[in-house]
Amino acid sequence: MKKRIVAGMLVSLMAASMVACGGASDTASTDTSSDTAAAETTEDAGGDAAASGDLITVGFAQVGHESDWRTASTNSVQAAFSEENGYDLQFVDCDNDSATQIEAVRQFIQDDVDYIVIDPIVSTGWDTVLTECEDAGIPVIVIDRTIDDSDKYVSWVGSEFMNEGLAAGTWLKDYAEAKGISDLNILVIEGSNGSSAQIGRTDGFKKIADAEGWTILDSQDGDFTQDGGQQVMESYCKSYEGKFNVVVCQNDNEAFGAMDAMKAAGVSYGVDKDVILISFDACKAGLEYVESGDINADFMCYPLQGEYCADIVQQLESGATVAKQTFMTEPWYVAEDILSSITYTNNAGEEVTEDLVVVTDAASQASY
Ligand code: GYE
Repeated sequence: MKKRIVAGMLVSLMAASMVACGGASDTASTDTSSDTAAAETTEDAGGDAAASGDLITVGFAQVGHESDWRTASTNSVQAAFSEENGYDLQFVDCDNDSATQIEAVRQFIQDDVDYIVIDPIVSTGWDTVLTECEDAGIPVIVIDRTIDDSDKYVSWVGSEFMNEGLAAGTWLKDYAEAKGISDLNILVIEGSNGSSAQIGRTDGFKKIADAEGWTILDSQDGDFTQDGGQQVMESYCKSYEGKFNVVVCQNDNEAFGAMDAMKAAGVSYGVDKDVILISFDACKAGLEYVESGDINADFMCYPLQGEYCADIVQQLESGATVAKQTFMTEPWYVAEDILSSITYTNNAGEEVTEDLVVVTDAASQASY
């Protein structure tokens, strides 16, 4: 199928949509404050609108394969854009390399795909290649991480990473108070540097840490991998021996590596141990560790965005308007029944009160 959004037909639209989502998070909210693309379509010469059975071609430039979250994301996009559903998906695993990712997008342009989906490894450096997509008349949908230096994409679906960091910081504040711990000395293992997930989680958590006067002893890049988390934690255990009582890992896989490193160094972690361990993602294995009390709190990031993305393509195909932003709704998981909720000012400036979910077997098994 060779349908095209007419290049340059970007107009201001106001439609909002609410999409349902399977799994642990069952709603998503949309923000339509920005421009969205009009789904005015034309046929390319040689195209055949009537040819039912034609597949819609989609190029997906995925970040890589660094984590459980990423595997779930890939599976979700591949399932949503299956041939059975009417798509021909070109999938590129960019192996966490930005140059490879830009190259993949240029190849999709060369191949003249109908739609391009990007999960941007880093949040900047996009305007040139997105302009090339626009010039070629190929709509771009961004999922998960954000692009922060260009708005030349039709729609974005993903998480509010800053809120994840703010929630983690707020939970730690309330938890430490409930446990009577007044002195917090924190080590952070960050996600891949320059990704919006790393930036948002770092900034959100730091905002609370600064306001509370906590000491962040160190904050290093663990690249969202188990190996990365282990290596950073091994070096932390040597450099900060006996000096830390909180470890924040910006995803579950890093936490798995950090646990191995702490175990080897004789440092205990989890409920009522030497170290309070905080993580993000809340994948199945992560929640199992919350359930067993090895991770104290895990802030979910919802990866099953494929259906949202396919929904956007279908809306564009049918000439409907699409929301510029769709946010996943994500629960916060904890090991103990001490606090029932947290209240904080989110990234939109609203004071919100959100429930804390004590992990049960059912919750961990229901996760991705
Ligand atoms: O937290 C991590 C993955 O971009 C939100 O990337 C995603 C992050 C996720 O590798 O596990």
